[in-house]
Amino acid sequence: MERYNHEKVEKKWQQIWEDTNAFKAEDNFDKPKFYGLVEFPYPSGVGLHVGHVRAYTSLEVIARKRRMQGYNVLFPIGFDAYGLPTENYAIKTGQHPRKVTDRNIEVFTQQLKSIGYSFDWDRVIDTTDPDYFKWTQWIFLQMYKHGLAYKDHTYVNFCTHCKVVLSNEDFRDGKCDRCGSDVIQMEKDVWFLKIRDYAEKLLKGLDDVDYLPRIKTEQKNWIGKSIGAEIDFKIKDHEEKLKVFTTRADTLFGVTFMVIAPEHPIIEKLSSEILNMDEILDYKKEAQHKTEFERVQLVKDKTGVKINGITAINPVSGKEIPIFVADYVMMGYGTGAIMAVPAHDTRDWDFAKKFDLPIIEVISGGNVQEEAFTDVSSGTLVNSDFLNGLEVKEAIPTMIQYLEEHHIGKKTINYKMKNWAFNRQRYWGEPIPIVYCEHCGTVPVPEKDLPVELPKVTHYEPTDTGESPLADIPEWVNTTCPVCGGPAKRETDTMPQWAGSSWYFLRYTDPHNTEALADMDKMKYWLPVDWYNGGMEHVTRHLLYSRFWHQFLYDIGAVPTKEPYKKRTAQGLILGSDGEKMSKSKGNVVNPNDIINEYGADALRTYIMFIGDYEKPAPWSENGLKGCNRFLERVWRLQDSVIDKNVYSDALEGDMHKTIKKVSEDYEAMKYNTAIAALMSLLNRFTEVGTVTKAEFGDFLKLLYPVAPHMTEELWEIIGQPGMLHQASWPTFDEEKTIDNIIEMAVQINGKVRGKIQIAIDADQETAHNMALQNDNINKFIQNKQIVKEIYRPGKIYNIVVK
Ligand code: ANZ
Ligand code: ZN
Repeated sequence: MERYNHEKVEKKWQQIWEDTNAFKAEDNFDKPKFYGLVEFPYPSGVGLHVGHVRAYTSLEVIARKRRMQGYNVLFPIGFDAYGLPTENYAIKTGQHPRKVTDRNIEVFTQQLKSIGYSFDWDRVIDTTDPDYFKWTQWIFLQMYKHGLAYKDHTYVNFCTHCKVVLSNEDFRDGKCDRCGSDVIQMEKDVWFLKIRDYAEKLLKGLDDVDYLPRIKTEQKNWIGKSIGAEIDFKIKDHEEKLKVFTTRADTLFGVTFMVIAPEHPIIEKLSSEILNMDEILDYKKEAQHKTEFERVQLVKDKTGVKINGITAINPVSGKEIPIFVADYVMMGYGTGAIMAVPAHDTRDWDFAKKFDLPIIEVISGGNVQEEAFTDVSSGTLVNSDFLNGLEVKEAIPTMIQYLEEHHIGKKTINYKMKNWAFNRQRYWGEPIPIVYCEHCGTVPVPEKDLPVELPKVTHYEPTDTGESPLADIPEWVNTTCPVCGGPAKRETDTMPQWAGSSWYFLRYTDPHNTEALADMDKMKYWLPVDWYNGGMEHVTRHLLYSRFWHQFLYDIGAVPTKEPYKKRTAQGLILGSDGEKMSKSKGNVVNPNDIINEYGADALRTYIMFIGDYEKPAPWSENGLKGCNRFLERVWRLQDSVIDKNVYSDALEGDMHKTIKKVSEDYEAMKYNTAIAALMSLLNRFTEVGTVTKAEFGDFLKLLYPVAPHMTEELWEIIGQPGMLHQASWPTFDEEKTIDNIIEMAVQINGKVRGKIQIAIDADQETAHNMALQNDNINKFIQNKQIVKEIYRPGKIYNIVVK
């Protein structure tokens, strides 16, 4: 037996798989299909990460198993290649982003191939390829034509370092996701997509899909549906009204002041009445330097300015109340104005204490001078006229009905999710296919003129003004209007990074199509994606964006299914050996290349799948890796113990059926670690028994193959099994043979248990009878008696009646 040479064997099989097109997805519509999708990587300069390996190997195992089960499998990969890191790197090194991207894609491709993934390499897509982004632009145009894309003058999140406008999804805790710098609010004209129009559909669609419960929850929270009311407050001695959104219409009698966001347009409108405009504008300026997180988080110390010169009227009590400007109210949610109920809202309570405003209790049960009483499940309405005595849940609809009858307000649904700021002020992205004409205004680029490509330039540094670098290239900006032929200017903002990934799974079904984003018949066959696996960090933005695009495309008849993904799962992070998140600065990063060089791809794959519960974070362990490597070496050495028999031996039959069942089921449940543990146990049984038949070892190889395909293919060949392993069929098991055959059975004499016998579950009555007689305890109740009746239920009970 030759020593296992992972380098040689892995190269050999990767070459064979490639030469024979082993993993090509056929457009053979008669075969049952399986579409497994993994999140395509961003081809960064640092190359593949072990996190990618965990994310990809899981569905790789399923894809390889499905092929053996007779499915036509689509398991594709591609590159999500537009984005800031590439552009920043290009700027730093003076190389063109195209060149940087091509090189990075090459490195990633080589790495993915060296791991032996069974991707269909004929279907690779690159979101920066004009043949691809032509359709990204086409989808944008359809949205524009259907009124779902619009440009608006608004406040946007601007990263002070990247100098780009960020969508709300691009930063957390007031810091830019990319660079960690502060994010400020800036006024700008930008493109939006109306994802809010799809909020209800995005929520409803969750009922029809099989996503992990925590993924559904995250999406629901992100959409943030909230049912309440909009209520109009009159401004005293004015036509102008102030509209608020509240989830607590029941507390209306407890309103003692109002608060508007610093950006609220009423300030401008009533500027001639307002006596302290300077103070208010100063406050507004200050608020712009704060991030949304800083503004809304529950800091006790609330800031604000009272508006002098105008007051509001409580629409039910008729009381006159002051109006404040404060930054804890956001312009982007509800109406940008609130009715403050300090007795029952903590933020309002903090504000009232600071500005010495009255606190009126309207729900009994707390001590509202001490703290806000926010419990809605106990207490009844007080100080509230016609609501007095009601519980909160009755008082809300009662008040809303009153408001509607008196035309003061109406029931309203609000969503936390904002419309999608669909733009970047950078070079390396899809140009938005719009031109501006002096005569015709905003004009979409005709579909026949797509794609709108980026100009081939050498300067793409961002500008200080927040404009895209494209704005500095007049040859590109100046164009002619497609409608009137007059002079026009191109939109210079590009699409955000999330654009290309919002429909890539559609393109895989037909990646070379020049007539449509994909052929309808091919989509009808392949869609929906049967199983999508990826990171938890993508279950809000990417997963919602792509569902939104897909639902829209379905509505215009461009795709055949309502939902894009039937099932969605997520992997846990791989941590450094110190239990910390892997990062360059901590020096705890494991490079897959090093592992492949030293131990081979099969060892890496086996270890990554064995590392722990798939959904949980797991620290990297060199010893764990070595253990998996030893396991594979033992499998290799077993080839010498194989005897040329094509049946299971009596000694191992039960073990075989049990392991086939366990491994088959565990792979499906993403319990890769316990599946591999079961294979390790079976290997131990083989060693105990000493010899193993070809049938046993062959089926063992089949079970291990999805995880460690190279070594198992080689062993399959060595022991002389027919064909290649990847063409073999998945082993089946006999349910009966997976159950332990011998059980302990109670024997009753005249209804009383007199003893127990060890008996095969399918033994016949005669066997049971003889065994009972051999048992002294039982026998003594039968001796010298006459047996009048026997009731025997195999596997359950044996009952003897004597007299
Ligand atoms: C009166 C009230 C009384 C409220 C009370 C709460 C408790 P959710 O559930 O998240 O939708 N609100 C409305 N618009 C706001 C904005 N733009 N910025 C900050 N706060 C805003 O929250 C809705 C509640 O948040 C609304 O109901 C409003 O305060 C506040 F005992 O109105 B409530
Ligand atoms: Zn024109």
